[in-house]
Amino acid sequence: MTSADETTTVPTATGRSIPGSMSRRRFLSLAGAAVAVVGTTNWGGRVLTPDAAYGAEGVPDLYLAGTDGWIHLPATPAIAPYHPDVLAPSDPPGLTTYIFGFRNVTGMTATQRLAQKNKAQHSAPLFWVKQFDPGHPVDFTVQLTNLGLALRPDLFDAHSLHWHGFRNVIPFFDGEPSGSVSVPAGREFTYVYRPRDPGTYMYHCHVEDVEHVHMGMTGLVFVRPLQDGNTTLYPSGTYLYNDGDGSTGFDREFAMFLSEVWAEAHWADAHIQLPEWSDYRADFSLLNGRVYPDTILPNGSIDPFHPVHAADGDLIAPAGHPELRYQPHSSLVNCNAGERIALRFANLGFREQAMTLTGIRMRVVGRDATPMRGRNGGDTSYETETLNIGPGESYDVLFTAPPHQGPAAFDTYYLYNRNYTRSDNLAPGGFGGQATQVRVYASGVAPQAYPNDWGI
Ligand SMILES: [Cu+2]
Repeated sequence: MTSADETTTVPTATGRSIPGSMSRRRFLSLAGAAVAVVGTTNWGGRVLTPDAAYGAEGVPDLYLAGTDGWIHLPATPAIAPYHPDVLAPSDPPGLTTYIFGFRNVTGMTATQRLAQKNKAQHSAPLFWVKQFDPGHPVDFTVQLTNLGLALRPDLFDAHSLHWHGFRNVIPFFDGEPSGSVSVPAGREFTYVYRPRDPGTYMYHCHVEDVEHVHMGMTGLVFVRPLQDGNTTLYPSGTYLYNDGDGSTGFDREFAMFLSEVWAEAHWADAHIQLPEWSDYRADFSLLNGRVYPDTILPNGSIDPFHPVHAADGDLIAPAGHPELRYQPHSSLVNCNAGERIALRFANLGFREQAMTLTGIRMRVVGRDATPMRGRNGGDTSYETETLNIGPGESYDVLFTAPPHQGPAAFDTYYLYNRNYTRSDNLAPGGFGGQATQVRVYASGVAPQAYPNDWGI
C-alpha cells in the first residue's frame, strides 16, 4: 500500500530546493558541481563509496520477526483443491492455510527466536507507542529480523516494516523498499520512530506488498496521545486524541483489524504456483485474524510488552483451542454498563467493508489518525450505526455501553459486516466471517491490563 506519506520534496545535493524556472540541464550542471565540491572538501572523497546503512543500536522496545506459517480457518465447506491445504501440518490440529506473517520475539534467546521460523501469526502483533514528547525525547525502536520462509526457501524475499499513513521525518525508516531499506533473510534492522500524531494506524511489510500483505504480514499499531494521564478531563485518564475537553476519553479499548484470505493465493504460495492477482476473490473476511465464532474465543498472549510463550518460544494456544495458536487476537468486547468504549478499526484487506453495531450508536471521533475537528476546531464527529471502511483506512469510534437489561449475566449486541457474504463468507453453516459480539454486564468486568483484554 503506497500512501501519500511517502511523497516528500526531493532535496538537491546542496540541500536547496529546485527553482521552478530552472531547466533540467542547468540543474544537473549545478548539482554535479556541488557533488564535486563536497567530494573534495567536506566528505573527504567518500561521496561515491558504498556505505552500510545502520538503524538504532541497543535494546529495542519491540523485536519482531518475519517468516511463514499456518493458521486455522473453517475447513468446511472445502474449496477444492485450495482449501483446506493438504500441505498443512497436523500439529497443532486444525491448521488449513499457509501464511506469511510477523511474530513478537522480544526478549527471546537467539535459539528461541530462530525456532519461530514457520510459526508466523495473523493478524500481526498488536502494539502501541506513546506520542513523542519533546520535553522528554525518547525514540521508540522496533527491531526486525527475517527468519526466512521454511516452505519456500526459493523465495528469498526481504521484509520491512511500514506504518501506513504515518508521517516519518525521513524516508529511511518508512519501509517502502524502493525508497528505504528492507531486511533480507538472516539479517536484522532497527526502526526508529518519533510519533507526532496520535491515532490508529496499520503496519505491514512493504516488500512485494500485494502478496506479503495479503499473505498476512499486517496488523494494527496505534499512538497514544500526550494527554494520557490527565484525569481531570476524563476520569480514566486515557484518550484517543489530545482533545482538550475529554471528548475522546475512554474506559476500555479494542482493536478491530480487518483482513482477507483468498484461499487460492495462499495455496499457490504454498505449492510454488503464481496467483493471478487480477482474479482476486476473497473467500474469507477476518476480524483480528479470525472468523466468527472464533472471534469471540479467548486471547492468547497479546500484551506486546509482556509476552508469554512456551519454553521453545512458540505461541501458547488459547485454552481448549489448539487450532488458534497462531491467531492470538480475540475480538470480543466485554464491558460494564455505562462505560465508554473505544473501538480502533483498520482495514488492510483489499475491499471496502461495512461494519455495523446493532442497537448501540457509535460516534466517529477520528479517521486515518486525525481527530474529527474542522479547521476552526469545530466538532465534526458524528454518530452512525455503520462504518464504511476502505482498504488502508482507519476509524476511531466511541460508544457508551447501554444499561444492563438481563436476565442473562450480560446483554449481547452484534458487531458484524452488514454485507452478509462477509459476515458469513458465502457459505451456510460453517464459514464465519467479520462478526463479533459486544457483551454488556451490569458490573464486575475488571479494568483492562492491555487493549482487547476481556477483563474477566
Ligand atoms: Cu514481507
